[in-house]
Amino acid sequence: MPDFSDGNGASAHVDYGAKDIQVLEGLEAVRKRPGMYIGDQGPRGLHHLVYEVVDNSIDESLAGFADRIDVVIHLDGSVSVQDNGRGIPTEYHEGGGKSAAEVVMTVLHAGGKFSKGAYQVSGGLHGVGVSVVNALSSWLELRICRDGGEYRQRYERGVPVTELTRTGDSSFHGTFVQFMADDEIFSTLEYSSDTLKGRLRELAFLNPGITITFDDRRPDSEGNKPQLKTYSYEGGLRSFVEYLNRGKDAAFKPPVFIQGGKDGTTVEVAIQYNDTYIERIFAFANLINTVEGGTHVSGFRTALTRAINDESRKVKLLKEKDANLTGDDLKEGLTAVISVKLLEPQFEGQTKTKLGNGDVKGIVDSAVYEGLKIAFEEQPEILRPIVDKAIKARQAREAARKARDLVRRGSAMNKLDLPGKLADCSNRDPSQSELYIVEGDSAGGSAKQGRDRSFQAILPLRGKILNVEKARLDKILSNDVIRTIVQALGCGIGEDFDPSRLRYHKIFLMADADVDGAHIRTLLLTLFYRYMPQIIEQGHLFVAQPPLYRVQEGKKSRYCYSDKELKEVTAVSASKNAHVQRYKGLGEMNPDQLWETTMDPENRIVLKVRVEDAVLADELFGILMGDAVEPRREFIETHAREVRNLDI
Ligand code: 0RA
Repeated sequence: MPDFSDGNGASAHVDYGAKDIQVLEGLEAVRKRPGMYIGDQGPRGLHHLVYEVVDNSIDESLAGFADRIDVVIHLDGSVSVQDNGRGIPTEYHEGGGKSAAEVVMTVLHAGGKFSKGAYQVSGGLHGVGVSVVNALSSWLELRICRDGGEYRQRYERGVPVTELTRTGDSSFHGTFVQFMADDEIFSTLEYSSDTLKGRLRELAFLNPGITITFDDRRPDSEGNKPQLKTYSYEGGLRSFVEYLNRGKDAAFKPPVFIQGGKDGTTVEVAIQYNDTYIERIFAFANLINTVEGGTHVSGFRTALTRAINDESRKVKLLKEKDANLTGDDLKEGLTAVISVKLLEPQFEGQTKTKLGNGDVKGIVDSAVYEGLKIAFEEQPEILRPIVDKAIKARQAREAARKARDLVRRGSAMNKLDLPGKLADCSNRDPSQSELYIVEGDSAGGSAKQGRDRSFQAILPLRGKILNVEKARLDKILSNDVIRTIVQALGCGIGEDFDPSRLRYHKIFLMADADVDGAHIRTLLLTLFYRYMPQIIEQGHLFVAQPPLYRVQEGKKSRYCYSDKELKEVTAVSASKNAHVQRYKGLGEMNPDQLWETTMDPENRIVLKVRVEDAVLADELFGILMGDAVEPRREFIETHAREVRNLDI
């Protein structure tokens, strides 16, 4: 692939006239309120810049003109994205004196005006237009190969500092965008290789035939240069499901693949059952991960249940006397990826990741029903393992129902039914109530004394928390600790989970800052992620951050929350007289200190738990809590020295 090699950039100067004022005002609006366009100014927003540029190249590939995208993180911290599409049009507008490319790069949402192709990756936080990336970059270098020439233009904070200039001949076609995120806008310019790799891999699965490369040129902590990654999957969604099920026993191979659609909506689905108890459905609409589900997921569920029941009756795997298998019976061990593409997606929900288009339900339903019917005719052997598994799941669920009834009876809003260890708050309004789930009785005791009982409830935990990654719901519910948590939350679990009954809208996990504490926290996070994901999606779950040190100098004392902070603090204070106390556990803090540092809404530092990327999170929990030892060891070795944030 020809390169857009570095040469002398174009240097002609740009004059401004009245017509440009509007553009400058538009870009200024983006710089004033970046959150409105890219979500936030933290790591999440930073990564969105890359996704936005990549999405433009993906659009070009969906339109049938590009099959390769190269993403590079450069040593200076800038990122480049290059594709072999048509190249952004370079011709000058009649009378306007501005090139089409400059319009695309400087006018909000201008990309769409050129109507590139039928489907655009747009909606949610994506699709804001590459001009937003330009506005939020301290500099951006654009190179276009098209019509036998190579063209370049440079921008600073969204403003062109050169004209679009032809810099040479080229037989190549495509677009190259290199940008340096603006440190005046973003709190961090540090890209996460894992996060970017996750999304790029996902895009490659969703677009078979495309090749995406990722070259992170920054040296890692050992000074080694990570190798170039290439993502290209001829098998598409089938490969995606195989990837999700790697290391697990599949009930049949390869995954069933279904393709269909109607009225400009296309549907693709891949399905495989594995030997776990967990259901994993990853659904995408126009390549956007719809973590809150939507009409495509409902259509899929209805069709799966109906097709399996119909076929099982036909071949007498289900007898007349047998009850139909329910959607819940069929969840255990199901891994599926659903990808729909539609012309005008409507994204709803808390995080705008729920597909709302009503007609999509029926379209997915018929495609999946028809597709499964054909699959069962062609490979009759895949049905039995599914039905056997579902029948076992049903029996286990009946046992679980009995266990859950105990919990459910206890989860009423009646005070008498709340777990005995819970020190509840007096406020009854969930939106103003907080629950601290605290490891250990002694820390629980401090928290009870230190809290503001008007709105803060404390649930001390003692005993072993079951690893929900490895057990069925009936077993999970026989675990005392989990039952206590479910009762206190009040919203049920499994089939009768109902987030509207949640008794606290802020839930804090508070555990020691040591290895055991981390283990307990991971077990609790796994419970929420696998069985009450809506609590995370709706932003109710937090991790409390108790300080690691207290530095006392004379009468003044200060808390430090990391080793780095301790270093900074002891460097400035005449450190000889400073006394440093290290907190080995929460229990070492007295109630006042615990309130002051960790529970007082005015002072506390908390991390909101978010699922940054559903596939990565699934992978992470599988690695941390699953059976395979080797990937866990590798993960811990790779990440031990990093300070992990809680974007799971
Ligand atoms: C506007 C119109 C056309 C293509 C593009 C924009 C375009 C934008 C980007 C951004 C990154 N890669 C891109 N590739 C293309 C249509 C071009 C035509 O009709 O020839």
